[in-house]
Amino acid sequence: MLARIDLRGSQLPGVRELTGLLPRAGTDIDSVLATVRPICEDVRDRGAQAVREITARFDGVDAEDFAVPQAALEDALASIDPTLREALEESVRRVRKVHADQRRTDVTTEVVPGGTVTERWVPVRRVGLYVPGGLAPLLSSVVMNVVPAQLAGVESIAVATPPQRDNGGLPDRGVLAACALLGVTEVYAVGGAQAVAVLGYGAGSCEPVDMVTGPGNVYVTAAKRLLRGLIGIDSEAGPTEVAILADDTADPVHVTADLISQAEHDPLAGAVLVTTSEQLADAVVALLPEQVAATKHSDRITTALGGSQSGIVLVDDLDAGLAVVDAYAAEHLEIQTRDAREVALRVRNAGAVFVGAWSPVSLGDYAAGSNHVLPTGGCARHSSGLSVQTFLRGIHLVDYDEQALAGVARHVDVLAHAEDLPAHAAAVAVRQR
Ligand code: HSO
Ligand code: ZN
Repeated sequence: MLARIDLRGSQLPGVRELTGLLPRAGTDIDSVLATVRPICEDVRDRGAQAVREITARFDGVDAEDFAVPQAALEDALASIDPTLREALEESVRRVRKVHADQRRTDVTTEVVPGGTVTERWVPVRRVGLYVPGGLAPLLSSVVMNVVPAQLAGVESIAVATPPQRDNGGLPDRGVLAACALLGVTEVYAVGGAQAVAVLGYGAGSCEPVDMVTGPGNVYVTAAKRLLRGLIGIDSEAGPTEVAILADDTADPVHVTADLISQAEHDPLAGAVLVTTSEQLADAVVALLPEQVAATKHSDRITTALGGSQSGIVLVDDLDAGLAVVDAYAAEHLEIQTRDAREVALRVRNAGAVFVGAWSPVSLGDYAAGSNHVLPTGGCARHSSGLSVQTFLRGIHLVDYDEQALAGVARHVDVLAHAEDLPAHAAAVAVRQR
């Protein structure tokens, strides 16, 4: 487990070479597009009947209607363990607190007297949230998607999540309870690519949405790619990953536990330790077998940590370590070093940064208040995690009076002629008489 890459002793390679050297999972979305396209087209063309057949085929559930009845939502909430309800409520409170501060206010800029541009932040009207079933039904993902959408002012939210054979064809009870707790009343028991198609095209009682967000497997992601344009999407999420930048002050037990915790998600999950301390690396490698064996999902963890997407990178100093983690651009980056906060502030590329010994990724997954839907696969170089902003569009309101237009007319004229677009010039000139 955890192959070693030793970058010590010579000059660090440039970003391009470095990126090539670092471990990373490659998910091939293109290869499943051919499978996913007919599924999406079938849902588009035949609606609810296609959904019924596809769900019977893939999920082994045959239901006349894939809309989850209100009673099932209420029942799920009423019957969840009180400690789970309390934990969910605390998570919601913290996520709301952080995300409420993200709300932008409209800004009006007076460009010249009589000429203003206002940026209005307007919520997307209707959003579909995908919540995976699969290896672990992520009820926390309901919170991470719904709370920012609600705070943005999205007026209509639909959730799609796979039916479970062992729950009478209804989705996971925890997921249903989380929906009910957040006041989401529109839930569909449909998973995979077909769920994205239901949300995007509309089918049965589900009206089409404007945007689909939420994590999913490679089929869900491929469907998001296919429907992108017709609908907005948050991102094309790949397998989860964690990088830990650590020096000799890091506790190897913590570091090992944190690498294992993200590897728990998926045999394809990536876990990368970047460290200046060979001793720490040795200690982590020594601890792994026992800590992995002691945990429930040791099989997928062993696969993830043994895969080419995981490893240990040894570096000479923290500057080199920062260059490595910036090149990697992790979804989650932990800083377990001296002066961790100061080091964290020097990071350029990461979905979220977890500072110091007491801020493990698991905290952020559930109850820090931060969002856990984050850019994977190096997309942290150019994208952010899910936020209130994801669900808002900035609409410019251009408002000039006659004099303000006159004041800039000759410049518009020159620019329009420079582009050989005289009708553009004329639309201003015609007003100057
Ligand atoms: N670590 C995952 C989110 C999650 N973990 C949900 C547990 N539940 C991706 O950020
Ligand atoms: Zn997680």
